[in-house]
Amino acid sequence: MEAPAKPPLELLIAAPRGFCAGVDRAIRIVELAIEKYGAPVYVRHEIVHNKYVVDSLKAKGAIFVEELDQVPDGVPVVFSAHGVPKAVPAKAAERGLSYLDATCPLVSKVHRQAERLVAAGRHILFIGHAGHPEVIGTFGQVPAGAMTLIETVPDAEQVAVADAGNLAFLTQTTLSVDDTAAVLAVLKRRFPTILAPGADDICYATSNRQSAVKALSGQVDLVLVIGSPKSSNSMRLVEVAVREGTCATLIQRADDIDFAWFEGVTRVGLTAGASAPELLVREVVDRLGTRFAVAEREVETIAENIAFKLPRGLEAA
Ligand code: 0JX
Ligand code: SF4
Repeated sequence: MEAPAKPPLELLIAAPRGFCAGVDRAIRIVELAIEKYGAPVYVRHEIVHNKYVVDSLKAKGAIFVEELDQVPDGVPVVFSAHGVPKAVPAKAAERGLSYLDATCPLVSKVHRQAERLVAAGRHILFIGHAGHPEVIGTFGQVPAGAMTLIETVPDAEQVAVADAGNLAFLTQTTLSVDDTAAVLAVLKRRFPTILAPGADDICYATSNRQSAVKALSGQVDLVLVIGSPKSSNSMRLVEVAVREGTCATLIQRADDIDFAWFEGVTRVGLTAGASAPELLVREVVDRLGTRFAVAEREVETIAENIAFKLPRGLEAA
């Protein structure tokens, strides 16, 4: 007897999605460090917030730790894409460790802005998520007390400052574009002279992925976002889709798919955070294909064509 025909499923795949230039560069730095120095190469914190990426690099000879004091003497260490407080490279240098900094250049740019603003005597209101490694790294560029964390609109409404005429703001790179605009509107209303080095520091990849998922959210019944719960930019993609009135869920891999979600669903959107490899997108498409006759099409909102240079000394490895 012939198997019953699979029900149709329209799959709208967001573009851009997945790896950004900072993630590409960070992963390449670990791979090239292993080629250059031989295994093991230590990596402080997940190089990017993705288990598949971390496991693949472990298989090539990377060892992941959370703190520098877990790195033995005499082995190279890579700092993750999210950036580190200044004390970390300082400590590595003091111990004579060879270190490679895989901090995304767009995060480093925020670090330099923080230093410059504090040197100019400004107090910084930093919009970001408490405890995130990028936030810890950026706070670690300036002396304690030079920066105040603002997470929400109520924080912006309530923050008390010593000198309202001498403020600046900076942001985490992976925030929600819409939430950040709301927080900034409050800060600008309360502190009209607050200085901004730019509009905000949300990176091109974060904002492009949010626009892309927004564009398809209204056209589908369910949005799947591939990414880790630790991944700020991926979590923001789920929020954007939900804010558009669509059911949306984060999955790390195809195995997380629950086909009960697809009851009455005929159109699904799919995207991936900046740290999620394309291979996992294909894995999800293939898994959907085991149950449905999938008709996939890409919905592109903007073409991305950005690459970052490798650190000196690694290009020719
Ligand atoms: O949690 P984040 O979105 O900051 O990081 P993730 O998922 O590892 O993405 C790539 C690194 C981003 C740094 O800005
Ligand atoms: Fe850099 Fe943005 Fe990618 Fe973070 S998400 S690594 S800031 S390009």
